[in-house]
Amino acid sequence: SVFTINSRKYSSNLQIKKPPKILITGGLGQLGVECAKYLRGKYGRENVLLSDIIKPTTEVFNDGPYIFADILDFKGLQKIVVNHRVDWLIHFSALLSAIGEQNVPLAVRVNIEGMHNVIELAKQYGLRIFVPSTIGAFGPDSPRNPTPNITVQRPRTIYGVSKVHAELLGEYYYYKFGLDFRCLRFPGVISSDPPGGGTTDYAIAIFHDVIRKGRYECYLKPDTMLPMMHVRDALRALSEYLEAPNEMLQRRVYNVTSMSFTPEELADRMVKHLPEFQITYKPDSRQEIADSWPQVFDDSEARRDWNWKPQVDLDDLVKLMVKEVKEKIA
Ligand code: AKB
Repeated sequence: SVFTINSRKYSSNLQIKKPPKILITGGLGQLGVECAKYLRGKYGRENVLLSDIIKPTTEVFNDGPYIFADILDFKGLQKIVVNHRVDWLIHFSALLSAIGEQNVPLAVRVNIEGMHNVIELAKQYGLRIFVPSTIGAFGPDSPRNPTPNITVQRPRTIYGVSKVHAELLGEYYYYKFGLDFRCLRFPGVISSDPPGGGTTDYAIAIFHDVIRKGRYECYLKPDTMLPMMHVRDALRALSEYLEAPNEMLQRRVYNVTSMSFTPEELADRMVKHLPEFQITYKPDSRQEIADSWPQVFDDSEARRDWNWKPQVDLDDLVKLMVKEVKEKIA
């Protein structure tokens, strides 16, 4: 017989598959809250623990379990894993590309030391661990159009360096200790939640500014092409990849993407959905970062191995963002 719990099918011969208990670190960053909502829909409210060092809003707190977790405190993390019987760890804590350049020592602590803690934790307790990587893990020596899964990686930001470090460490723990490490390299992820110090954030800020003020000053040149993805696709990719049986995987780190566009192309598409607005361009230090990153991301290995396929195209993304940002602002 087949039966359903939280819209998930569990199969036959009385072997009831228990949903995993999931801990999300860096839960109040761009992806955490949405990710918790998504996974709670799949595995049950009580099975997804959101964590951060920040005091949550009432809304987040009422949404489901929320706890304090400092990724730099190894013992504290051990306590959480033991007390809550955690099976899977989703490690979102990180300083992004632009903000990392402004505080390198902090980025080293959070992105590198934090990674050391969670990977050792995952090894000790046999957890499946997901760590996001990024297009920022490539640099000016990498092929940019397209950027394949395996190629030169010489990033020039501390964020990129920390992500290459995480990818390599995870792969190493997989080969050496059999750790179930899984990593997706995301493009710029577009969500209505406010951006947090990234280089691709213009594609979020533009919606907020245009809807609020009717104008946007872009910090990248109009023809700067970068790979992007709506958060809906990003969370589906994460969840499908986390569930993929090990036998399907040929590697532990996969590129994923949905589309590539420039600020000018995005603004052109927005015109259809919004009253007239003004866009001006004033490139700053983030231009140099963007110029060293992939323009078109090759995710054919993810498509081949675990059937990754994006669903939200540029028109859908614009429609969704206009609706979601308007709701947020209202
Ligand atoms: C950033 O711009 O730093 C991030 C990323 C692409 O990883 N959004």
